[in-house]
Amino acid sequence: MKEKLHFNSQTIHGGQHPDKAYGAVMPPIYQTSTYAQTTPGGHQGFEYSRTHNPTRKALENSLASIEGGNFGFAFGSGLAAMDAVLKLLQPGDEIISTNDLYGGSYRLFTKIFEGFGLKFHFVGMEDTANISRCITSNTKLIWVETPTNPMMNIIDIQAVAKIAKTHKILLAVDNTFASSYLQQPLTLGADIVMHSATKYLAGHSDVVLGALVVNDTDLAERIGFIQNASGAICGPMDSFLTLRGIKTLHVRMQRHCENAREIAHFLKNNPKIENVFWPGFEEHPNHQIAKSQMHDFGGMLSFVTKGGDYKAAIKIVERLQLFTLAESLGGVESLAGHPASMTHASIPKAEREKSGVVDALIRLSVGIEDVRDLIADLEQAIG
Ligand code: P1T
Repeated sequence: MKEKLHFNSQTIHGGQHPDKAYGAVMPPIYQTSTYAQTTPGGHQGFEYSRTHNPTRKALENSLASIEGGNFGFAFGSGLAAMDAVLKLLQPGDEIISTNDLYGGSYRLFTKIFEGFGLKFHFVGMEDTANISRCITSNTKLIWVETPTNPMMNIIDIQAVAKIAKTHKILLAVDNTFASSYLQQPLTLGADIVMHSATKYLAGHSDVVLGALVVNDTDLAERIGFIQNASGAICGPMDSFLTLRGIKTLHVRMQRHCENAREIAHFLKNNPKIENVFWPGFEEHPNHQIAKSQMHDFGGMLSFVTKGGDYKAAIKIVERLQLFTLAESLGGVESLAGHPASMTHASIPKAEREKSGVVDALIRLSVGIEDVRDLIADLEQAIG
């Protein structure tokens, strides 16, 4: 077929072909480290599985397809994918990053890469003037996470891309919370899109995996070199599971979005809840941008208990029964988290509270169960 497929077909067919050996419709799990050569260099494109593996390759083709990009790369985790991006840089280079972001990303930036001479500026990117203010001749990368984890702020990718292009700075977007179904940063002007595929892409809480997708051939060569030279790749089994997850991404995301919408409204109307952070509310400060750059508002939301009551927040997460109290997100089952003590504990308290990550904040990853059961669970837990 010549025409470009629609997204809901790309998730299933994008970059995929029946396997050459026996016509297997799903790519086999090529559980091998190496490949026979007939003469030195005489092989079928695969020499050693750190460099290439057919199952990983099938996943990487799928990733490129669903992000509307040319080149996909799969890694052992989301953080391994980010690590590869940062290795494009040199000591002395500066990075401007979202100030509200996954705690592990902050830890990678400050505890690992600052030690290698990179300098990070964390700014609120809802106002792009905060980005422009930090740009120097050493700025080489802008790191955007949108929607942000866990405050659900939305950053205008096109506006940031314009700034990045003017100053010839690379723009990378962490697309984990939205998933490729809701938002495609490369089409909005980003140079690199990154995923913790552990979340919505794989979708079943059974794999840890990271992804990068780019359009530019030079950038792809440099990332491919780092992927092979540093070696933070994922294995064939995890590649297979992620590829299988992607095939239902669109149907899962529809239900995640529907359920989250109902729960956001339920929480908003609950007198024991002070504030609900969900970009679908018209009064959300970045609602218009969310509406223009995302197809829907996603399956994530967070909320604060009345009066910022920390003890009430802890009671709620302890009482939940259908929502599991756990790290991570984006799986078919609903999860609840307490960012201050879990996913964002590695950000100093004063720093995380600047972006609203207070002790009374609860984060929900709304799954695809029957929403009536989810609301009943929240009702009994909030009391
Ligand atoms: O866990 P890993 O696959 O290495 O991905 C890291 C990561 C990167 N970016 C975002 C936006 C993320 O949310 C994560 C991982 N986040 C969690 C585990 C969490 O519960 O928020």
